[in-house]
Formats: sequence, C-alpha cells, structure tokens
Amino acid sequence: MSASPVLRPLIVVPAWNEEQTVGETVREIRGVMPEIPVLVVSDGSTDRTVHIARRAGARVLVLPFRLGVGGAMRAGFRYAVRNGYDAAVQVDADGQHDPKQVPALLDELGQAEVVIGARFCEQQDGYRVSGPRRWAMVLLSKVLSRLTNTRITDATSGFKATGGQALPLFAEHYPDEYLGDTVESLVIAARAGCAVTQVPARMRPRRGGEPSHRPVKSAIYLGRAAMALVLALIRRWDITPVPVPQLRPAVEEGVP
Ligand SMILES: Nc1nc2c(ncn2[C@@H]2O[C@H](COP(=O)(O)OP(=O)(O)OP(=O)(O)O)[C@@H](O)[C@H]2O)c(=O)[nH]1
Ligand SMILES: [Mg+2]
Repeated sequence: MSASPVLRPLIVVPAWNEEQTVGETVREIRGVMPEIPVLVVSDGSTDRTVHIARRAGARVLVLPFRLGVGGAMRAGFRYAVRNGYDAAVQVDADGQHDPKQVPALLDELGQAEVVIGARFCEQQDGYRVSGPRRWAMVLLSKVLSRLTNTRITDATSGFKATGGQALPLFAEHYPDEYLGDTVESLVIAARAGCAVTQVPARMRPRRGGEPSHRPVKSAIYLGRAAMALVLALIRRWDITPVPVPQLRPAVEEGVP
C-alpha cells in the first residue's frame, strides 16, 4: 500500500495514574512541536492525571473504565480519524519517549504506514533490558521481521507513528489484550498490507511513577509474548479498509 506525506498529525499519550510525569511530558511535547495537538487518554486514573494533563495544555479523553494501553490507544486513533487527522504518534506519559524524535518518525510515514521508534538499532545505547524480557524481544523481532518483510529490532516498542490506511485500521481493530498494542498490532498491519518500518530511537528511563507491569510479570513475558504472537498469526480479522467518517467537531471527553 502506498503511503503519503503527513499533513495533520496528532500526538496520543496513553496515561494511567501518571500524575508525577504527565505534566512535564505534555509540556515537553508542546515545546518541541507547538503546532501539533496533544491528546492524553486516561481510562480510570484515580490520581490527578486528568487535571494535570489539562493544565499542561493537552486535550484529554477521559474513559470511564480501564481498558489498558491498547484500548486507550484505540480511542486515540478513533479520535484522530473522526477529527480529520492523518497520523497519530504514541508518546508515553512517563517520559521514556523523546519528543524530539517524533519528526523523524513522521518523516518516515512518507514511506510506510506504521513507523516504529526502535531500540537496539546499532547507533544507540542507554536503554537496557535483560533476562526473559530481552529474549522475548529478540524472538518476536525475528518473527515480525519475516512477516513485515523488513528488519524490525524492537517489536515491543510503544513509540510508533501510524498513518495512511493503518490509521482507520487501528481505529477499528487495535488490540487491547496484554502485548496486543505492540506485537499483535504489527501483525494486523502487516496482514492488512500496510508497510511497516522502523527508525532508531533512544529510550529514556521513566521520569517517575510506577511501571504498569512489575518484574514478576516480566518473568512470564516470554511465554505470553510467544502465545500472543501465535494467536495473532492464526486469528482472522475483518481487515477490509474502513471508510473514514465525516469530520465532526472535536470531542474532548467521554468515549469518542
Ligand atoms: N490509558 C492508559 N494508559 C496506560 C495503561 N497502562 C499503561 N498505560 C500507559 O502506557 C504507557 C506505557 O506504560 P508503562 O507502564 O510505562 O510500560 P512500559 O513502558 O512498557 O514499561 P517500563 O519500561 O517499565 O516503563 C505509559 O504512559 C502508561 O501511563 C492503561 O491501562 N490505560
Ligand atoms: Mg514506560
């Protein structure tokens, strides 16, 4: 499928109980790219995430239940499609993704419909992952590289730009299962014929707050990741292109 240059991108920040970091993250994004709107998606945060994100200048989607990163991102993709944006870039609320690298991802959307900001490219260091989580990343990267016909070194990166037909596709089908937002979403894109590529990205340490999965969970990461991949490969999706609906006025709260 052909990709075209991005004219109206949207930054989507999934945030769950990130009051310590979301304000700084939104301000940093706006400082780097004042012309690009920032949408924070909070689903059931019980802290001051929503208030702080708004004060920092973000639009905020407040969802009544916790859907996980994948569900929150799908809401963000729907918001993008319904409001006439032609690309969406995920930037995590914890400060791990560097907004200065967003333009490089957007540039690459001219060549592909999903662009991954990838760790473990030759020219970078800094972010270290070890043990089962690292093995899982390596294994998944190999399988997904074959599936997408391109070299993918980091299939589990959340730092991604989505454009072209992948945007309405993800608005409809972005998975909300554990790991679905990374591994399975790439399988869906590849099987729908969307071009996937990666650019090198440096990952920073969390600025504060708590990671949503703990070390114990990381220990079973490998098995679950492999299962997620197998399920993604054998499952069938209705991936007929979804027509882009007419533009509507921006919805700032509630399910879009
Ligand atoms: N809206 C929403 N966002 C979530 C949810 N779970 C995690 N997030 C956000 O998704 C982003 C990634 O989650 P993290 O917990 O940092 O996961 P990670 O980056 O894979 O793990 P670390 O490397 O340990 O930080 C962060 O911005 C979180 O706030 C959720 O249930 N709902
Ligand atoms: Mg994180």
